[in-house]
Amino acid sequence: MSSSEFRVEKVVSREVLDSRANPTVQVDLYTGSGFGRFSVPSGASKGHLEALELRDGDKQRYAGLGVQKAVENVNKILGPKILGMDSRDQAKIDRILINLDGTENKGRLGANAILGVSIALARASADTTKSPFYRALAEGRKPSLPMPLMNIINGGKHAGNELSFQEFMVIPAGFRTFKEALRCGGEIYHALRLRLEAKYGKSAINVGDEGGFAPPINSVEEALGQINDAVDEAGYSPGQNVALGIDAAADSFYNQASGKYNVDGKLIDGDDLLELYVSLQEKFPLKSIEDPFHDEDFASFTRITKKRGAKVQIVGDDLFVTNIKRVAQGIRVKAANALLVKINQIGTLTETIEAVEMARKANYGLVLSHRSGETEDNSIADISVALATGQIKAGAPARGERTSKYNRLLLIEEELGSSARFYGPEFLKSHN
Ligand code: 2PG
Ligand code: MG
Repeated sequence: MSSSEFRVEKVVSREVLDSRANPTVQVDLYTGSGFGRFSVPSGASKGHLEALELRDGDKQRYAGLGVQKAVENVNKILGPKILGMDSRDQAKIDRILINLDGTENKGRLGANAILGVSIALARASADTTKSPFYRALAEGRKPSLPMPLMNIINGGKHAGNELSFQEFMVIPAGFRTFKEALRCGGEIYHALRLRLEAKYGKSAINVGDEGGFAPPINSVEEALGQINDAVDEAGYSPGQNVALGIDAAADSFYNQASGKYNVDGKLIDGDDLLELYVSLQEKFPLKSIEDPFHDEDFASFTRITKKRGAKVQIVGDDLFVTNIKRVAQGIRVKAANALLVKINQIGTLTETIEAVEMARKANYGLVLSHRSGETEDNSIADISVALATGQIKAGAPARGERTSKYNRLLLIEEELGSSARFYGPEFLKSHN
């Protein structure tokens, strides 16, 4: 293959819609003989230190959420600057994009613009080699299929109900293939649907942003109880072949002025919240707790990790924002034992990989994650396989923008055949 085939020839961006009817950036990138496209996702419960998503602010269009400026930044600034470069030079090009922006949080040109180019570049480069994206990206790593953490009850900022915690997930840990794990999640989803409808009425099976049900429940314990029973009813065994996970997304129910958390309609402090997690973990096969405290409370993360970390994965999302400075701080003070990885929190593929490798070295678990605002783009499926994160969080096993990721993983597993690795019950460990 000649280097002219890898040369960046054309970069085009446009505004498309995400799963919440909000505009987002899509980038197409052409090399001499390859093509890559990426559509940037968008969060609702964002960490305050995330890279900045540039929005137009023009209230006449999409209530100010348009991304025409970001699109223009790709078309007029970022794209032209990398024309003629070798698309295999991902790290070098990402560095150029970062420097063109020149700010700490990518706020000038927009992390949405930068990430669009970064991932479209990686995809185009892979396409030029004629390898699937996951294979081209894996380099020295052994690709592996991730355990799906499926969010089947939605609360917090993702749903119009009273649940304080944002996500209630099933983790089909007792299976040896991704395909069987996904089937288990799908069957539990249906069992839960029947239960919720029978108990709370028809409106309980309306869904939230990530495709999970949004029942009129206002107790986190009750939500976990419903899922536990649904696991049983679907013919599986809670704690045996299915574990549970939560993303509390504690920032969204923390009140900075009072220093208290509003859980189930009660104001409680960090100590009480810690006790709540401990008691939930004693009642349910809870194996993963994400963002249990607000994102500046490293000390409480350290406490819960010390107390429960041997048995439960404590995941830092808003805490770490996929940023190596924050991850390094977490490792230093032993806060959390797993990293939630979101490519748009940091804004380039290279920086994402740096955060992953730093966390892996410290033996942290790794969960590659979608955002609550997604598109049909399935790049994160390939990225999770290539980086061997061992876990992925892509919402419920329902709704196209969620199933696009899971269905892509089915295809990858099929393609890898007997060389496919899926850790099943050992999913919590950091691998590779
Ligand atoms: C999270 C994510 C994804 P959002 O908090 O982990 O599930 O939500 O994209 O709204 O930040
Ligand atoms: Mg989260």
